[in-house]
Amino acid sequence: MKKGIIQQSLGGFYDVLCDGQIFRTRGRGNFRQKKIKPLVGDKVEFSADDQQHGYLLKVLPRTNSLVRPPVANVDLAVVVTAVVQPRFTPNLLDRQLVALAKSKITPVIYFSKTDLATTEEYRQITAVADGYRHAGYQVLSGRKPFSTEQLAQLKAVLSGHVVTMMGQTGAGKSTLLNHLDSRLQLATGEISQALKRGRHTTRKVSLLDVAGALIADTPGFSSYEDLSIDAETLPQLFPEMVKVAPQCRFRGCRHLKEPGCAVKDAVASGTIMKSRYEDYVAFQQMIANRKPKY
Ligand SMILES: Nc1nc2c(ncn2[C@@H]2O[C@H](COP(=O)(O)OP(=O)(O)O)[C@@H](O)[C@H]2O)c(=O)[nH]1
Ligand SMILES: [Mg+2]
Ligand SMILES: [Zn+2]
Repeated sequence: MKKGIIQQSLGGFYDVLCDGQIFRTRGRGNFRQKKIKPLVGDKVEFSADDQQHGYLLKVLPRTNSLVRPPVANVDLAVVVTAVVQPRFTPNLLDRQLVALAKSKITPVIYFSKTDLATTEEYRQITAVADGYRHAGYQVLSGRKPFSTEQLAQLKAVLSGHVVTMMGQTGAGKSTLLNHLDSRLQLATGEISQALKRGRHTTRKVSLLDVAGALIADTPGFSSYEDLSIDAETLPQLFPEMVKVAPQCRFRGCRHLKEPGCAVKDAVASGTIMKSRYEDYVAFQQMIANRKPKY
């Protein structure tokens, strides 16, 4: 019996990475009956006499699983956020950060296209980046994209983790991955869009073995579109609010209309970013307006 991690799933086969080697496996009959659908990222036990004809025996307990991309045990996400083209707005970034926090995935914010920003735009982004750092996030925001230093910094953060790339189409996810490992040669820009249009039938999901990490390039976002979070949980998903909440007058303070709220004080004094608080309030509103599901 061996242990490994599923790196690719295609047509009922699961390619398992174990000690730097790939073993092609499939689920045993009794395994399939248990209705466990193995996902890439799953830690598994398997048997294999050679690298072509192995059998999955067991899927080990997951820490989490995403719907799109369908990956298990993701512990890090690179949130690729363009500073221009399209112009940065905090709302989308904060939504992604909240969704990741809910799935217990650590975000790394990566500001892309910094080379296209004017001096003034870059100055603003630097202030924004510092705000997110102060809130407790890791942020990469170098003026020159793909500098040796910044790539080394990112590699050090990713190494040893199962990672998903996040961010809008065109944000620069594939371009960044190509810089992390030039052997990848992933399609970018319009080429990548053209490929996607003709490829709805492939069911291949795979993790790229890059920089000592396993990385999903599938730009999944739809599983996060509906923030299925309740009003009590939302404040827990803003780390800078978690930090000061013990100083709120009321336990379980939602930081909205309550008197003696340390979060609102921190916003007023500038220790918590105004844009973050506004997004928090907007998300609370969204939750309150959500139609109940029956
Ligand atoms: N100038 C500049 N262009 C970038 C940068 N990152 C990505 N791009 C371009 O933006 C377009 C979309 O990038 P792509 O990696 O395909 O985005 P994806 O959809 O997130 O994978 C491509 O034409 C890239 O060349 C960057 O840091 N600077
Ligand atoms: Mg891409
Ligand atoms: Zn409060």
